[in-house]
Amino acid sequence: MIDLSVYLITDAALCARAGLLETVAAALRGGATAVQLRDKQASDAALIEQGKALKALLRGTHVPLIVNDRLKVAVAIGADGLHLGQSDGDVAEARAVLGAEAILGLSVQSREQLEVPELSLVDYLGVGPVFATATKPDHSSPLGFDGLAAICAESPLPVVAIGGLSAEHAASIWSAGGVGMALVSAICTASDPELATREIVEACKVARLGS
Ligand code: TZP
Ligand code: MG
Repeated sequence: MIDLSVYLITDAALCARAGLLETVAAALRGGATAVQLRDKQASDAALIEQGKALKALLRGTHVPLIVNDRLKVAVAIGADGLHLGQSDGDVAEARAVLGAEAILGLSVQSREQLEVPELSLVDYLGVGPVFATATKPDHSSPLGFDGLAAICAESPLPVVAIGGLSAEHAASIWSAGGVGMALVSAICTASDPELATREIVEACKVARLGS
């Protein structure tokens, strides 16, 4: 079973302080369990270059590299998986191209979105935003922990919570039924991304034990 408990999502602009690669390296030292390469602005070519460097960094670890949105980029990098939003691409095509072993994630913002047949092709759901966040300016209405719990209760798949999260939210996420937290700014903008990740990892361990 893949461990998505502390799921770093990269944002090159927010990683500007240490740089993308060094931020991910620090998060790995801190114990991040999964990494998603996400950049809405970059060209495919630029993203492939970054992705290949990240793939090299992750070699020898058990931490998967998941690409946001772009199937072609995931294939070119030899990524471990792809994460799709509701209108980012075709889940069936992604599964067909990437194969049965790939990790396929889907963003879900409502219970209604659980009622689609393609869900059987997906490995996990990214559910949020739990809180409003400046990292994704076009996000839908925040769910809060109650909204998150309502989706977790009906989800046939493991749920990773996202949106405005930090270490202090771990207990509430696990109580709501989540199996992980996806974070951008809490790690990318931290003055010490390794320490920030370690604090999140510790909080998740405690939350897991208590859930
Ligand atoms: N999808 C829903 S909220 C979000 C994404 C990609 C951004 C989360 O970023 P942060 O900085 O952890 O709030
Ligand atoms: Mg997307």
